[in-house]
Amino acid sequence: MVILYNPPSTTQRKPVLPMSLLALAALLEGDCDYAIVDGNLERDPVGVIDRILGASNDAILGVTVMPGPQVRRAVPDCRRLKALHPDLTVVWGGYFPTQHYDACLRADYVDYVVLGHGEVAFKKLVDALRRGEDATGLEGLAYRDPRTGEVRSSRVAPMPDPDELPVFPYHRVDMARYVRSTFLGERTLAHHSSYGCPFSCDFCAVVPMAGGRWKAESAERTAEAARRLVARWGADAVEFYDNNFFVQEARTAAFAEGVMDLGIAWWGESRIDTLLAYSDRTWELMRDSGLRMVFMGAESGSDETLRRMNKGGSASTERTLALAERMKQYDVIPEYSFVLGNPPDPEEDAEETMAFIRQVKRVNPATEIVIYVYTPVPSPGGLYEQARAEGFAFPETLDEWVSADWQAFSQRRSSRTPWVGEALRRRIHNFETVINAYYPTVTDPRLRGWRRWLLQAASAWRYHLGCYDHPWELQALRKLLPYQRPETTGF
Ligand code: B12
Repeated sequence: MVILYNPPSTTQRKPVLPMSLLALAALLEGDCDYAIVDGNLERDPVGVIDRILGASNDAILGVTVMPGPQVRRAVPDCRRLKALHPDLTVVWGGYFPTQHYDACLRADYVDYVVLGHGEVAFKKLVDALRRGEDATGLEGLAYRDPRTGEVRSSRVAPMPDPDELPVFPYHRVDMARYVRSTFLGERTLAHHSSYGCPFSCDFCAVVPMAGGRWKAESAERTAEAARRLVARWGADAVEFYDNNFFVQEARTAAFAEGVMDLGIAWWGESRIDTLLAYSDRTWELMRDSGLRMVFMGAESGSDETLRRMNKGGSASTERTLALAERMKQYDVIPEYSFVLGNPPDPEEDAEETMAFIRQVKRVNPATEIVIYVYTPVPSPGGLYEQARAEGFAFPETLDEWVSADWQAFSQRRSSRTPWVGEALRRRIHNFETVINAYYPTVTDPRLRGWRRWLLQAASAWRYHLGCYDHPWELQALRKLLPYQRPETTGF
């Protein structure tokens, strides 16, 4: 028996389709007895898993773990399940364990970590365990050496080709519960059409997962997936959670043509230089097929910082502005994320980027702005090495990872990098408070009408005078009018 578990995440008002588990399940379907337990849908997921396990003594629990809230729940839940079922084999996978497998395997309630896009590796592990074979030679696996107790790992699992993977076994989850109302539509569902990203930006968690590779489903298969969501569950909007949906222009154009008649709205993530190079024809196809917004890492208002981040391609501040302008013509909203407070002069860097964000807003006021402070990911790049040289270190145990301080770090609410001091953090946060009020996000459907008006009226003087300090009245207003910002939702 295999149980696939998605520990609860607290960042969304409505649960998001657990595609990591569906990807694993697709390879188990028809081959072994398995169940999916989504902690976002259960009041007591441990109780549910305990009941499914019953008296079974050779079960495998596959747990998907993202940084932040999911780690906080995965730790006590797995500890408890292992205490109740000492023979249970606990396997962790996903973004967090791939980056921090050594900390995970120091806990005796985690037996294996699958590294990277792990559906094929997981299937091989399950097969080996069911046959009672030694699994430690498998690719994409980290484990404790049974003799010495030392943590050992192979390389990240080879990335599967999404076109060769079976379609998700949607019938194994209650799809109706994942239909969400978003700014895109009343019935939004999600799909993931590609793995990885061909770039190796220094701050990005996708790099340790994918190592600069990108593999995608064909346009036809992706359009078919959207059709399925519309036909079976009445979707009127699709969010593509791919790290980089738009890598190949021909694929994007063919997909847009393939869903033209569906009347859906859609959203995805891209790079600025990629979209700027798209032809007018592809832009028209994207607009006409319902593309509403694209999330992109603009990262910085400084060309020097962009170079240092190893952004690659032809990223530049000029292109950031040019794309904002171009998207205005097509009525597609750019959602730009920025990373503020980079070395060697974090204050100067933050000021330059704040001024640049204002420039972007002048070019295209509809641009959504998402602000982060740099939080290191374990990558071979210069920024991480620099952070380490200045004393930054990740926790060595899961108990440390679940502390309030590291939880805040995981959700990018505190950077812990030595070069971002409290005063700078506050300055960035105050700027964010003012700009978020003056330009209320359109991504939360609750923020309409008088609510928008009130936020704008209260913040106008601050925005125009560039007076960001102590925005207490805006913070109070934020408490009175709760709404969700894109940076807290995980995209
Ligand atoms: C959807 C999503 C969410 C959903 C959660 C979905 C769920 N599981 O319930 C929500 C919106 C809740 C969310 C929240 C957050 N998220 Co999020 N999220 C994503 C997103 C966009 C897509 C994930 C997805 O469905 N992928 C499709 C599936 C098929 O791929 P996958 O999840 O990677 O799974 C594969 C492998 O990871 C692995 N695998 C995964 N689980 C398991 C388990 C086992 C046992 C095995 C063997 C293998 C395995 O194999 C799978 C198949 O190949 C990713 C970016 C991305 N494109 O992946 C960010 C991403 C994972 N999120 C991220 C972040 C930061 C967050 C937040 C912390 C944000 C915040 N500020 O609060 C929160 C908190 C996490 C939480 N759970 O509460 C970051 C992680 C960065 C990092 N340093 O690791 C990412 C990479 C976005 C980014 N580019 O920065 N998120």
